[in-house]
Amino acid sequence: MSTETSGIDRVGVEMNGDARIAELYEQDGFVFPFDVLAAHEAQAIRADLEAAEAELADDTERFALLRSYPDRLLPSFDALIRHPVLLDAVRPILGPDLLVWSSALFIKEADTSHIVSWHQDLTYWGLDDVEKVTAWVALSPATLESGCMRFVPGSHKKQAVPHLDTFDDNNLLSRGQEIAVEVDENESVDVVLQTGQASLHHGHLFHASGPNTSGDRRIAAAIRYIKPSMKQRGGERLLVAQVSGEDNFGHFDIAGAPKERLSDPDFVLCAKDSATKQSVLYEGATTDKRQRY
Ligand SMILES: O=C(O)CCC(=O)C(=O)O
Repeated sequence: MSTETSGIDRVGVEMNGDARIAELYEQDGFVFPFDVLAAHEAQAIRADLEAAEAELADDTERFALLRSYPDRLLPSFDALIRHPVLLDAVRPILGPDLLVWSSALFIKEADTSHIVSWHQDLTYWGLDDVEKVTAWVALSPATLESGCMRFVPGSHKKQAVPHLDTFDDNNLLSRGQEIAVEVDENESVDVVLQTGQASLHHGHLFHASGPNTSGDRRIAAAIRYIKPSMKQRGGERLLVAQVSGEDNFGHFDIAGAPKERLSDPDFVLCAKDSATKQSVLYEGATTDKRQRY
């Protein structure tokens, strides 16, 4: 990718943009900020989402599916997961062949107490490897006030650590899971992003976020890019989007672009995939509480 695309200025050595991204990612387990969308483009996507939320306000099931599958249900989000700046940012890390495993929304309403506890992404996803990068795209400002993410640099090198499930209603994670070993919170970096910017993070990176004390919603799409070689350990066939290169493995079902905005056939596909994903994400859970999917 070109050096202009990323806005990354944290290494002072002469390198092209791709090598710089790969080096920072390897060293810290994250890279940011990337300038993905102009403010007006991000606002248009947000407006599309909020119109859809209003349309589905009386349908709890479809409303929940929209949170988990915006790219399957809204062409504007399908375009976002295929955005050239995101693909150019992720390819130096994962290579040319990319699938999207999920693009679920993390929304904190204005002036609310919801948080995300310290966790590693890959803990409950049932995947057999760590070839995954999350691109977290801010569709409203991610600030200290609105509850931006915090990353612990280098924590991805600790590999997978134990987690404790809390199923706390105030926690936006599927099982309210928390890292059960010490987290060097004082070392953490605040991931402040403007509307339209994105960060990338590793599947084993320790990360969390606090409440939204601002007067606006904090809205983000967490796009999970994976290599097609990744596989569900339980053999489940989940629905993914193919956004770059080739899939020479066939471990997932490839979904095409949404048929149209909020179409009935796409809701049916999402509902089926959601049931399968729930069986993966909540495997072994001792409660019926379902925070996501
Ligand atoms: O949106 C947040 O605050 C947390 C998101 C997160 O944990 C993730 O994208 O992996």
